[in-house]
Amino acid sequence: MRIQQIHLHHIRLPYVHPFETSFGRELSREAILVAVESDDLTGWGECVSGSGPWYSYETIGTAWHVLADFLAPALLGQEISQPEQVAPRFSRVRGHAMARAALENAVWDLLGRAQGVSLATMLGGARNAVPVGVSVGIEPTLDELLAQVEGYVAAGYARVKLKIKPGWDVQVVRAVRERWPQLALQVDANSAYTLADAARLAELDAFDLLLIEQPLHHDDMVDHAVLQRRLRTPICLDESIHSPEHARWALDIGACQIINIKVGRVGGFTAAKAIHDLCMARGAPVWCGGMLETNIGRAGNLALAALANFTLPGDISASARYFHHDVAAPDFTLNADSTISVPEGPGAGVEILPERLAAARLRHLALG
Ligand code: NPQ
Ligand code: MG
Repeated sequence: MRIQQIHLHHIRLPYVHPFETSFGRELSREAILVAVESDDLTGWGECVSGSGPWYSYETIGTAWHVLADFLAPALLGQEISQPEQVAPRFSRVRGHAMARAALENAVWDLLGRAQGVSLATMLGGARNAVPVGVSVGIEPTLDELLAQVEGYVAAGYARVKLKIKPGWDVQVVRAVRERWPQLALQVDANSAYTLADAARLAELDAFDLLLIEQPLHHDDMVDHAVLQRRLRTPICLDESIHSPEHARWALDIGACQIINIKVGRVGGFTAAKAIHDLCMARGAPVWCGGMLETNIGRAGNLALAALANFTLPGDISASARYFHHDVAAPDFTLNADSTISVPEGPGAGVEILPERLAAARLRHLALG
């Protein structure tokens, strides 16, 4: 298929509930949706960079620049018949994984639609529903946090992830664990600690957590390897893993036992699948992280999480957890067993809603 046109749509959707992490509180999600056109078919991808460089150095602004000025030109006019042909065309671009992923993923969707095959099938999915959980942000008070968790448990989520930071950690985890002794529970620090906090982090060993995610520096592996030797709870890396090579390095030095795979953070489905395969061969579990995506990104996450070694519940919640009016349909709902069904339609299996897209849009660029 010849890639004839590429569109960038910068959108903003208000959250159902504010989301606070160790790096700040946000009321809405900005994102770039990428549309790739060939003849009368369109494939969609979502860029998960944030409005500011907090989780990652990538932002809406840097991704827009890299997509418009480097990545789209490398793809426009090219003949593509396999999704794996995309990543090599971007190999001159260092970093900017979220920008690369958005465009590569749009091509996966386009090819899936053209061939009438679902993204999960293209990737080699092994199940038609995936276990999921919910990521609960930092709240102004412990009572408000407990009320949030209560709502999600009542909605049927069997696994909860709590965001932690210094001053919002052991006492919060203890309170949640005491109230829900059976709940599958894990924590994410988004790099808010240093090795000097090792004793504090070791106190979390008392609460039977599935894992502790990215406690230390966002680019670190060395200190995480030291910390892992002092903890019983498995460390899971998120921010530090940008490629299959990073995953191999981390496992080689014992920096983590588990990896959170985010398609955007690693540069697309091709790299995400490679990390999955590597971890499977090494006996390390993986799970699918979340970036508060629209239904476009969420559909892709569900397809990825259908692969065999995604043995831990993903941060892939029902659509209703995020936005009142998503830009794509159908909405995803939680099944009674805390799973979400993997879309079966061609490509990612969701359709853009043009009126919703127009209502959410801040900026549009057509290339090619
Ligand atoms: C994490 N996600 O696992 C991330 C953090 C995160 C669901 O906990 C805009 C940009 C919004 C970056 C929301 C979850 C974000 C963001 C969350 C990163 O670390
Ligand atoms: Mg994380």
